[in-house]
Amino acid sequence: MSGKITLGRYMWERLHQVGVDTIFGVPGDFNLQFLDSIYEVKDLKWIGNQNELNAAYAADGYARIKGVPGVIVTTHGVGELSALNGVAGAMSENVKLIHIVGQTTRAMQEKHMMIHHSIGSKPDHQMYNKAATGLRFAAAELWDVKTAPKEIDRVIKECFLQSGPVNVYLPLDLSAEEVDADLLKTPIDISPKVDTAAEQKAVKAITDALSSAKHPAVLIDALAHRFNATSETRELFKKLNVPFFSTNMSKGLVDETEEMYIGLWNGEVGTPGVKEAGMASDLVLVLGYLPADTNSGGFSRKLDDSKTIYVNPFEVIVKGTSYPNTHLKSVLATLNNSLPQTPTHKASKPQLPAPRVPNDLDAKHITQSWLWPRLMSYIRPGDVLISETGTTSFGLCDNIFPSNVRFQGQNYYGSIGWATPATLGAEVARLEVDQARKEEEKEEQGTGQGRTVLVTGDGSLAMTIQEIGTMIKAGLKIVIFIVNNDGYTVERMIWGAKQAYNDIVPTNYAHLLPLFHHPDPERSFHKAATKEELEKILEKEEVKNPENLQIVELVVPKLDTAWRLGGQLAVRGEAARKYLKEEGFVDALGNWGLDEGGGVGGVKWA
Ligand SMILES: Cc1ncc(C[n+]2csc(CCOP(=O)(O)OP(=O)(O)O)c2C)c(N)n1
Ligand SMILES: [Mg+2]
Repeated sequence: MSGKITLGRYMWERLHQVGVDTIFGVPGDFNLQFLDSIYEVKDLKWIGNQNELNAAYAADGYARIKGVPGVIVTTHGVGELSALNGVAGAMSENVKLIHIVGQTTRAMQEKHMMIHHSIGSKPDHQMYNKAATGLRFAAAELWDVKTAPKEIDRVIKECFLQSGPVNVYLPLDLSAEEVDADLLKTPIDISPKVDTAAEQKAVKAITDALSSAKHPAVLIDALAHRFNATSETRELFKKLNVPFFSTNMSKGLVDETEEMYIGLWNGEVGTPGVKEAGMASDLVLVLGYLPADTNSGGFSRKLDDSKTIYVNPFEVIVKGTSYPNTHLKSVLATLNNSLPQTPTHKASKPQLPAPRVPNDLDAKHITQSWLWPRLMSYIRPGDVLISETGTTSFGLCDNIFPSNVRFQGQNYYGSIGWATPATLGAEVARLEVDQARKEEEKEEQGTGQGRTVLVTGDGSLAMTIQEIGTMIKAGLKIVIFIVNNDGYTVERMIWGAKQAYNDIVPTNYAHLLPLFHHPDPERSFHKAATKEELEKILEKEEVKNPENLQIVELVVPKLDTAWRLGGQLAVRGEAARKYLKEEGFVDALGNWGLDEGGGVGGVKWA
């Protein structure tokens, strides 16, 4: 391509060059014209969302599965502000997101005109931009066509480097001005500048510590995924013959069916023996740590700094000594290269105590103690699995996943409603990733045949339920499980078990599919209140290998819960335990599974 192109077109071409194939958003009169240029870019698609918050969540889900930025477009004021909560979630959880705001023209801004969506009689059109400071790593505030292409390139690069949101503010009139198409011939360099000397030092410190440790272990966490180091983490898993643990937010990152995957190390709240096995290590290598309360058993996972190595996004800390100016992905790649082909550690898998047996095993209705393991046997290799904040996020983690399950939840920021639009974005990304892999003919075992499965709560779903319409319109074959437990159970567990503020609007989900013109609503809506009913549904061909979007409503008692959630609350102390008991929450393991751990003596090393 040579000659002149509009700045709008330039921006889309640049995004497409770095791997973005779908743009999400909502049109408005300050972005319409440059939305046209999306269709000029070969293979770049537009998916319109039902509102801007959903668009931001969808872009977030897309980015998590594809490893490239999710991109949204909004309009001046009303649109950009509506997206902000979703953008903040991406900031909180280091998700790559590019928010393009179509702004009023430069003349309108200079004259402080009372253009619609503005505030006051002499409006500052940049006030929303100012409100968003702190919720992004960089912003291109475009004004001059001469510098605009460089500015766009700069923030795209920054989005990759920092792994988080950036903004492009594009005045409508500027988007139509022309730039040299030859600029597209030089690709944006999105790779980090690696300080090799700093990295060598850090890697040497890691390998020295590893070789002098007798029983090292690895704890993987979410930022390894966010900084695109999943394949390096998997390679390390193969190269080190030592126990590997995950957190709630890093479940599925390595193959959990492998011998040396031990489990979810979540402090005091865990499967018997897992914490003990972790604590028995004399060195823990932690990758991409994100120790939020919801990702650390309420801060109960105690790591001793003198026995810990942290590989953080831009720093390595070895037993308290800092090695700055490093990059997580690059450190892991170099570490892998410097490790011997044959693992030096000969650790064998610790034998954990026998699994606990829930006391409501014989119930006929769907219980949470039965539901989560049962759902997991529906999940298969290659699936994308999205969980929502609530009892769901605690329940779904409580299983060993099949290999190659791409699992995501917004555990740290925890904005309910995230999961439904994020699933839309995740499915779009999954299809793109799997298609590209097929074309490259390097299909990994188990992927390429997956599905995208959402598990959400009735309260969370209500927040962003319209996005199911977008999924149906786009013909996506997503499977949605809705836990209908009559309201905000997780909130009831914290306070106000029986208060009306924890109730929600009773909803007849059978109407959802016809409402959004689903092509086959009767065969695609399923409802179960008993285990037997759910068993039958899970065996249906249309649920196993969907041809259309499927909804499975699960009726679960209001006071039933995932024990991991109960455990995380109960670990706070006697008052919390008393409350949960008096209000009658189902405690299927007794004392929320807290005192049945194996104890250090309970774990046997073969
Ligand atoms: C945007 C937003 N508003 C409010 C909350 C507080 N909140 C956290 S979980 C929750 C209830 C979730 O209910 P549901 O999805 O039904 O899950 P359940 O625990 O019942 O399984 C609420 C209101 C939040 N996290 N995010
Ligand atoms: Mg609920």
